This record gives sequence, structure tokens and C-alpha cells, in this order.
Amino acid sequence: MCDCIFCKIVAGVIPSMKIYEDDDTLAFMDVAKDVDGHILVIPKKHLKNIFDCKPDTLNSVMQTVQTVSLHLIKNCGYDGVNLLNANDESAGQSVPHFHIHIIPRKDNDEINAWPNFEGANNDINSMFESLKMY
Ligand code: DGP
Repeated sequence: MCDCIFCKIVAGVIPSMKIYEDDDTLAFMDVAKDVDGHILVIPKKHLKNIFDCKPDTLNSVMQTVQTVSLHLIKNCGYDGVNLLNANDESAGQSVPHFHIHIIPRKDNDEINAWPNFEGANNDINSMFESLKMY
């Protein structure tokens, strides 16, 4: 087996608290204990991050993200969710198996789930020129 924590969770070698599962994806509690209800959604197949995923995988992962998020809203008393995702070590990815974090939110819960960026260094027009795809 590949030496990946999340592959071991998929295989049942490492226990996890499963929230939802289907043929292609798994949603389980994140062990970080950083915020109430922190959930991860992963593809069962080992793919490092979004750069490696084919459209079918992205589709199935995002469908599970939506299914779990709607469950949080309809059945668990939450009002919204933040979705967080890091791709590559440069972006802060610590587990090299693609995953989306779901952070359940309630009105006025005062959770800071959005980065406090320090401000852009470059003019938006020069950034647009360097980033545009056509
Ligand atoms: P990231 O830094 O975006 O790659 O997030 C990785 C997350 O994985 C982090 O929030 C903690 C979580 N995590 C790491 N090891 C385990 C584990 O063994 N079980 C569970 N449930 N979560 C884990």
C-alpha cells in the first residue's frame, strides 16, 4: 500500500470518523481539533492534489462536498460552510492526498476562516497582463 495517511484511512488501516462514503469519495472528521465540525472530503484514489485530478474525480469530490454541506445545513443546524483547499507544499498542503476542508459556519459565530491577507504588492493591471490566458 502507498505510504499515505489518507490511503490508509480509505483502506481502514487507520481508523476514521466517517461522515459519508460512496464508491469514489470519503468524508471524515479532521483530527486537527481546531474548529468544531472540521470535515475532510477526499477521493478514494490516491491523487496528490488538484493538478493530478481528472474531471471525473473533481466532479465526484465536489458532489460529495455539496452533499455533506447540505446535510450540515439541513440536518445539523449550520447556516453556511467555508471550503478550504491547499495544493502543493508552497500553498500549505501538509497531507499529499487531494482533500477539501469543510468548515461549518453559523451566523455570527466569529470563526476566522478566511485569510487576513496583508495587501497586494502589485498593480491589478500588471497582474492581469501577466495572468490572463487569452
Ligand atoms: P492540509 O494542511 O490542507 O494538507 O490538511 C491536512 C489535514 O489533515 C489537517 O487539517 C489535519 C488532517 N489530518 C492529518 N492526519 C490525519 C489523520 O490521521 N486523520 C484525520 N482524520 N485527519 C488527519
